[in-house]
Amino acid sequence: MNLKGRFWLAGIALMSAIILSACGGTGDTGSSAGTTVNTLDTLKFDPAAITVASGSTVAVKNSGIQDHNFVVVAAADEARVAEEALAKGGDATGLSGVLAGGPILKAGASENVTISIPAGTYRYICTVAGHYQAGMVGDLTVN
Ligand SMILES: [Cu+2]
Repeated sequence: MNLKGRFWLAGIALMSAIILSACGGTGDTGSSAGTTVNTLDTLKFDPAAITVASGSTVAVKNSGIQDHNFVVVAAADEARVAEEALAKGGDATGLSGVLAGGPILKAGASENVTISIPAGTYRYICTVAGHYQAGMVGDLTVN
């Protein structure tokens, strides 16, 4: 191949890389449509941070074999909500400060949680006993 041909090919490769990176690829957590959060037995949420539009729905799936839940709270309320849920076997449904979510999800169960709260930054926590305390938390941005 002559030198001109090599430059041409290098140019195509560079353009392809730019176009692919502009599209964001896979693993995008910024989408407001089709956001899914998995709860894991490693006591983590996957992903550990999401951004959604107010009024949109998050699909929460328990991908572990333990119970988990997905509870949206203000950061200022998270420790208290986690504490109060312990007295209810981990269920956070109906507790003061719970902005969305709450019910316990059994292994393999899913729920759709509608995020009807004003734009801002929040937390999502798992209030099953020991999980929040082990760091099962995520960051939610509503825009
Ligand atoms: Cu959990």
